[in-house]
Amino acid sequence: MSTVREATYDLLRAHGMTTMFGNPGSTELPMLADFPGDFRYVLGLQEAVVVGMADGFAQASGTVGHANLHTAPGVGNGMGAIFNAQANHAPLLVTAGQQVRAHATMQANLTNRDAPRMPHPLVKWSYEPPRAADVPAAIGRAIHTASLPPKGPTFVSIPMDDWTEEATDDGSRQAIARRVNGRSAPAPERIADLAQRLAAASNPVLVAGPDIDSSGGWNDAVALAERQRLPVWAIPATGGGRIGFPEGHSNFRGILPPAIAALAETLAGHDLIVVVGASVFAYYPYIPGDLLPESAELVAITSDPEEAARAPMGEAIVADPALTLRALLAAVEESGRDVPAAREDPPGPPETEPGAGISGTEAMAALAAVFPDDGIILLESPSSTIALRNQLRISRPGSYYFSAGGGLGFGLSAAVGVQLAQPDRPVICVVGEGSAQYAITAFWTAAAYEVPVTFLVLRNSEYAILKWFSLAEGVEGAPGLDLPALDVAAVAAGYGVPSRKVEGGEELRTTLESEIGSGKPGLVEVGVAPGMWLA
Ligand SMILES: Cc1ncc(C[n+]2csc(CCOP(=O)(O)OP(=O)(O)O)c2C)c(N)n1
Repeated sequence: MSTVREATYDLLRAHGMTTMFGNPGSTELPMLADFPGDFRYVLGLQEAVVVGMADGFAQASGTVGHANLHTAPGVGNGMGAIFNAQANHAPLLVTAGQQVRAHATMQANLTNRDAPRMPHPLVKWSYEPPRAADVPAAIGRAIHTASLPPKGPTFVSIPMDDWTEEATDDGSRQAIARRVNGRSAPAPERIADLAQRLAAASNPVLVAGPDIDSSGGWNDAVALAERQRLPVWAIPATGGGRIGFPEGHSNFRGILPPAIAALAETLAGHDLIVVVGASVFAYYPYIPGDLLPESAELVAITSDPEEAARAPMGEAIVADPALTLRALLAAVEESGRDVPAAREDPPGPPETEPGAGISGTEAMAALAAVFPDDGIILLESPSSTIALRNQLRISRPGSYYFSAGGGLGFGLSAAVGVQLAQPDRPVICVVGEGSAQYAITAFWTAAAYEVPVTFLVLRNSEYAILKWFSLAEGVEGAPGLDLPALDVAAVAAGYGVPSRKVEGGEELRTTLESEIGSGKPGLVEVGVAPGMWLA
């Protein structure tokens, strides 16, 4: 007979979930008692950071990430990051402590009085087990649910007196032994139909989304594009947490704009649009127009039934993106169409006012010059998002993570989680000085656990993207868009991350060169001129 705690650690172990990100309180201590030696606890100083680290870790490790939070206020602090994890399709188990069962009805201090309702609608499943003995099975169910498509966060609230109770022998043994696999293959007649339509199309195009990478379909997407001579676009930069196609590949055309009218105009002339591993589409800002170019057909391949159902146009096949690409590849011949024209190089960096700082484009060009082949980018620098994608041309799988949900705070925290999952690859986190504030305590975890992320902070003393949105929305006179005298380098140093300030592209390049791959956390802050950088 084992205790609920022993059975739960056996369960987590059986799923390879031996890293726990957390911020503990009194209600979580009974779970952490006699913490097993083969587990690693990574302390985050605020729950948004805890969840963001677990999200990055889950995506980069291929396991279900685990974030352990402190009852109601801890879950509350983590909600924005749980929203991001849902948008990222990050498989995540979120657990939180709860008052002793005997204390709950009288609502003693720290009782989370409606724990399962709290993280709705951001989780796939939310639960508080009715009996202590059910805790291992409930956590098992949460792990399976998180890992089934669409992958995402689940939540279990656990009363603090449950951990020392006895686990029912057979129930927990069965829970620990269970395995669930959610990868589904497409129906053969759908593949035959799509293969035939691809062959017959005069100008088909592939639109690559994040779940190509997460499903392991990277090489299949490349092979399909090459065999069928497909030009390839990436989904809009703000709508996808990963890259689905090598951006230095000669078939790659660029990144689709995010508004309805502009997106359809960019695809004008194509008669068949095949979207793989993405929502169709995460539009923003609202610029109405036709959803598709004239007489174009669209077929989306997604493992997420909701993505399939909510798309405003086109057809959808609900199946694993990698398996579907593989099936399609086996069903199509080498096409006789012309090889797509190579993409033009982006224009050189624009001039900036003397003394104003370099352009975001120049900063990204400096990074591109020293970016290692096996480097991984975490990106949260809104006004330089497009500049980074244009200058770096990321071309290996698992090399780019971004918050598909758009909630700031993902970048710094997920960088720590990704680096812990991929200790042999250099992680570079490119972050705006405004964005850094939403997860600022992630610097402490990087320093305390010697997580060797290189943080590149772009300091432009404003919320540049919001000034750009003001113009787009015709808004004048909005307050709160300037950030004077925000010294991220000094703050990061206070948390223990060695930090340097540089000016100019050349000093940035040489500093990054010595920092990246140094094996230690470090921060480089560079002055960037105000504005949006689209080249
Ligand atoms: C949690 C959260 N709060 C607020 C916002 C709105 N927001 C989007 S971009 C942005 C400014 C980011 O500033 P900075 O990192 O300095 O980047 P810049 O726009 O200057 O490139 C803000 C506040 C958000 N996306 N997420």
